[in-house]
Amino acid sequence: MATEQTFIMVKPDGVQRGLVGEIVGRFEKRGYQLVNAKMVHASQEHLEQHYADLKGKPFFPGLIKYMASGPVFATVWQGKDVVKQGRALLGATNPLASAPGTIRGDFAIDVGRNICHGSDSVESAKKEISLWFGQDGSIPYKRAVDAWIYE
Ligand code: IDP
Ligand code: MG
Repeated sequence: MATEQTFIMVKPDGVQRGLVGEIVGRFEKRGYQLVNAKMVHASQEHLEQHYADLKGKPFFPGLIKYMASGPVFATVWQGKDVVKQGRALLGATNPLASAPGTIRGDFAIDVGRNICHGSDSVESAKKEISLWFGQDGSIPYKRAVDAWIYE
């Protein structure tokens, strides 16, 4: 069975709006396995590292301020094709372009308040899991239900 992992984070607005359970629930219900989670009020430096690829974008300072404005809920999910499917569950970056049924399409309007983050590739997922969780990126455990999710 595939052991691909992704980093999914409920941003400060998602935490404030009481959407942690909703977002976690969607990944759980799809069949993905939660292998790590924690609440963090991240520093600006940590967030600048997380978003290093976007340094230089006009919205970068505002993005860092938004992400540092309160705690986030950081999670690691495991399962077949979870990076790509995780992005599909979140919806488009701009919620106005996100289909209804996606998390952003159901719960957000502005791109600068789009309530969740998901890794965009297997490579970024590895980097992000290591940045947020260090060496012990995941807590492996067997799930009996996997026999009912995977063929
Ligand atoms: P992603 O979160 O869908 O991967 P990225 O392009 O990696 O999108 O951008 C990271 C985050 O930066 C977005 O989720 C959003 O919160 C914010 N962002 C992206 N583009 C804009 C913009 O044009 N204005 C304000 N914020 C933006
Ligand atoms: Mg991104």
